[in-house]
Amino acid sequence: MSSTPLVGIIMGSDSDWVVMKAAAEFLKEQNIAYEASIISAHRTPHRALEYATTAHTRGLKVIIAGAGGAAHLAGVIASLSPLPIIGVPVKSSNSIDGWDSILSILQMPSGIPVATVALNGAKNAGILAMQILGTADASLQQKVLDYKAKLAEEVIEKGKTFGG
Ligand code: RP5
Repeated sequence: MSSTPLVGIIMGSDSDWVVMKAAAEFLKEQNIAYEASIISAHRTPHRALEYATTAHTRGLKVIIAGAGGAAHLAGVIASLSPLPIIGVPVKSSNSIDGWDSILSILQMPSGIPVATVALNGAKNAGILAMQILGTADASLQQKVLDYKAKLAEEVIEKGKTFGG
């Protein structure tokens, strides 16, 4: 695994890690170097600005941003960074029912996209990060193909228990 992180995983609070660690675990399984940080758009806005404006200069290629409730982290980072931003809505303790987290990340204004995955969908964020990296790295793209083939095999194996 290259030691320079390619993926930045950021989250608004350490309480998000219980969800966000699924992205980290997936990237680790795939030997993709990542870094994880706690950055809050509300509690540490200057740190968020610093991260967003420098992440690409440090070699990061994709940012995964998770937050819950009034989840502005992914959008704020997207407003300043040239990198693709994947947003993970977290059903946090301050979220009413998850929809606040989803809509805060999903409903971005035209011009500032955030690729939003499902509520608590951090594993898919990790997979999407690998797919983005794979567009410029044939070995990573092969890993994406291998992963999809493995998923298909697993479904076929499970299907056998139903006789089909
Ligand atoms: C959000 O508020 C964080 O991303 C987290 O999902 C939520 C609750 O944070 P804590 O009060 O647990 O630190 O900004």
